[in-house]
Amino acid sequence: MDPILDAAALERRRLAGDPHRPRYHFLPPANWMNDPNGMIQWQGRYHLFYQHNPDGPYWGNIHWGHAISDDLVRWEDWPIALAPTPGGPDKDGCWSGCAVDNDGIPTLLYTGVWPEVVCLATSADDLRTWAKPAGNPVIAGPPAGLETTGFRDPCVWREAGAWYMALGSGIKDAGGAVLLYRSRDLLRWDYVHPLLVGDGAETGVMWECPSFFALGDRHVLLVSVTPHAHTLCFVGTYQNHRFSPERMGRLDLGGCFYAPQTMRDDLGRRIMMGWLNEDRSDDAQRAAGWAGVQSLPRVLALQPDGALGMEPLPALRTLRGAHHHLTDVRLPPAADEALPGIQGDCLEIRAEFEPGSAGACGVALRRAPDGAEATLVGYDRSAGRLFIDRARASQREDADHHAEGGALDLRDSEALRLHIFLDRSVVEVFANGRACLTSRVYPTRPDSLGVGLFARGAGATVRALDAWTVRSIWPAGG
Ligand code: DQQ
Repeated sequence: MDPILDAAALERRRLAGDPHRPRYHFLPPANWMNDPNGMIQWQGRYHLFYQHNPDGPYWGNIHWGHAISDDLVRWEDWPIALAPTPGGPDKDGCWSGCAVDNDGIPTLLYTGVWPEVVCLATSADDLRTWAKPAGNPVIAGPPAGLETTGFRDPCVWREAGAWYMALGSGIKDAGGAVLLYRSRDLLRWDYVHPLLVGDGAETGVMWECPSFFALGDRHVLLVSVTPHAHTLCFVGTYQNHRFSPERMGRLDLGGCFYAPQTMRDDLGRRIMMGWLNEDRSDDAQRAAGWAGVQSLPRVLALQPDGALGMEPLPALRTLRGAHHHLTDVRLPPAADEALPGIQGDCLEIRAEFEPGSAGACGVALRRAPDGAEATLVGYDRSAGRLFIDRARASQREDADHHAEGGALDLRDSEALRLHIFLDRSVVEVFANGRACLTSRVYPTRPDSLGVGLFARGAGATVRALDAWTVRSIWPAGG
C-alpha cells in the first residue's frame, strides 16, 4: 500500500472519535480544507479536489488535495495533486480552479498567487500526478485598463468549438464581476467582456469562485460574495456571450456554505458541492486538528417557475441504517416534545408538517434530555422564513448562538417538507426542494442526542416523519 495513503487512513482513525467531526460529509484526513475544486467525472469515477493546507488546521500554504469516488458518497484519499512551485507563478499558493477534459488530456486551470494569475496543469496518468507547463501563467493579470478588486478562480467550459472561462473579479467603483475569456487551446486567452457586473453596495465589491452552466432552458451563475461571505445564484438567459439574469437569490440560507462548484456527470445531472466552514474559534479548530467540511452533493434542477431546485444526491440513501416512522402527530400550542427512540448525532430526517396557524414549527436536534441543549430547525409561518435557532445549541460560551435563515414562501395549502441531514456538527437542511440552510453546531453534552418536535404559537400537525441513522462513509469508521 502507498505509505502516504496509509498515513491518511491512520489520521482518519486518530480523529474519528472527535464528537464534532462529521462522518458522512467529505473532509480530508486531517488539517485545513476550504473550497471544492476541479470536480470532474473521469472514466466513470468522480474526482474531487479541494483547497488544503497540509501543515495544519488553518488557512495558508494552499495545495490541492484530492479524493475519488464511484458514487459521490464514499471517498478514497489520493495524494495531493498540486503544490506551490518555489519561484513559480503559484509560489504563494495554488488557489481555486476547475478541471476539464481537453480531448483526452485531463487539465486543471487554477489560480496562482501572488499576484493572482491563471495557471494550468495536465496529467498523463489518469489524474494521479500533474505537470505544470513552462508557459505558466496562461493569463498573467487583469485586462489592460480594467481596475479590478480581484482576479481568480477560473470556471472553464467548451462552447461552439472554443473554450470559455468565467473568472471571479470585481471592478473598482462598480462591484463584483465575472470576466469572460475565450481560447482555442487553453493556453492563449483573449478577454471578451464582463459576463456580469454587480452593484457593489448591494452585492459586494468582489465575486469569487464563479460557476456558470446551462440548466433546463436557462443559464445559472453562482458567485461567492466577499466581503459579505455568502453565495448568490443568478438564473437567466445567455445569448451572444451575454448573460441576462432574470432572478437572483441566496443559494443557502445558513452562514457556513461558500465557494460551491458544480459538475455535469455522465447521467446528465448537475451536481454541486460547497465548502462548509467552521463556526468556532481558531483555537478550537487548532485543538481539533481539522477544519472545514464539504456539503453533501446536491442535484440541481430548475423548478417550473424558473427558481433553482436543490435535492440531496439520491445515492445518500445507501448510508441509511435503523429506521423510525411516525404519522399524524398533533403538536399542541407551545409544544416541545422529545421523540422517544429516535437518537443520534448522525441522522437523516424527513418530516412533513401542516403548519396550520402555528407561529413556527419544526424539528429539534441534538436535544439533551432536559432540553438544556437543543438546536431548532423550523419554519416561521408569519415571517415566511426557514430558520435554525442555535440559542441553546451549545453550552460553550465561544459557540456562535446566532439564528440563521431566510425566506421560504409556502403557497397557501403547501405543506412544509423538511429533509434534514445531521452529521455531528453539521446541520444541512433541504426544504420543499427549493431552499437549503446549512449551519454548524457544537453541543457540549454527550447526551445531546435526542430528536424532538416543537411548535410556537398555535399548534401544528406532522403528517409523517421518517428518521434513519446514517452510517460513516469511511471503512474504518473515521
Ligand atoms: N478561496 C481560495 C480562492 C477563493 C477563495 C483561496 C474562496 O481562490 O477566491 O483558498 O474561499
